[in-house]
Amino acid sequence: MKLKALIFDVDGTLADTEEAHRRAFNEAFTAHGLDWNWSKPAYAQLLLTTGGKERIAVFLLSLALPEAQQAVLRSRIPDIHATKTRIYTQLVNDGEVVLREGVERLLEEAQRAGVALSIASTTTFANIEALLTTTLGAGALNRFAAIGAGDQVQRKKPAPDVYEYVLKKLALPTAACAALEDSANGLRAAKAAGLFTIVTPSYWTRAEGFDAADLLLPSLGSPERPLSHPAAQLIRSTHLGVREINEQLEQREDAFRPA
Ligand code: XBP
Ligand code: MG
Repeated sequence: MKLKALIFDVDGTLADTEEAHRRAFNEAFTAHGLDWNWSKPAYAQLLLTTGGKERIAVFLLSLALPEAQQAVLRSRIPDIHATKTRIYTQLVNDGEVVLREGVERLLEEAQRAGVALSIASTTTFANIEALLTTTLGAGALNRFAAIGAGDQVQRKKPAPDVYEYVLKKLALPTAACAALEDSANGLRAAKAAGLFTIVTPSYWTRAEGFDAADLLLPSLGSPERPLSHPAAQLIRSTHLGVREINEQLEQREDAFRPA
């Protein structure tokens, strides 16, 4: 079935954002008088928990504080996370985060080909708005037919909820859509929603498992900076575009067609 929509994950897929998130978490902790500081190795572990508020809660549990102290700190998580989001969006607006290789090209190519654009992310909507408008310009949000973010769904990735929410809004056959992800949690969510899933691991997720990925590439590549990676032979091209995704979808359909 021909490609009709792309569903992009945000953090790690559209842009390598997690270092900016890590900085924002640490600055928010300081602003709230907490002596917590997430090192890069600690954050890499904490990233296995999706959602910033959930991530703080998991970290808090690891401190094994007396229950009364934990309860007070737990009640402060929404405020701490709101401060973190304010700091993060400022970092993004200051240009601290850029789109990954090939992302802007694929977005433009898809729109020219009449392929709908959408987003399925665990991050907060304000973060998505800041990233898209800073990197793609003021009207960027309008280019997306559907945006699923953060607390809009009951269960965050690896649950499929945010992908199912976006698929419902798109009102397109799942087989005509492709998901783009960077993490094992995101891959699990997209596959649980029945989607063809392309994975381009980020710095933070490169050691995770991606056996279930339909296509695993180091990045989307570009004609200027071609993919020099065995997987490039899979797509018979030096970068991933709409043509290459269509070929993959057709190959997958052929593979499942009864003999
Ligand atoms: C990655 C996440 C988010 C971000 C932090 O989302 O798990 O929690 O790390 O953003 P994605 P928040 O699904 O886009 O990879 O603090 O707003 O949650
Ligand atoms: Mg991600």
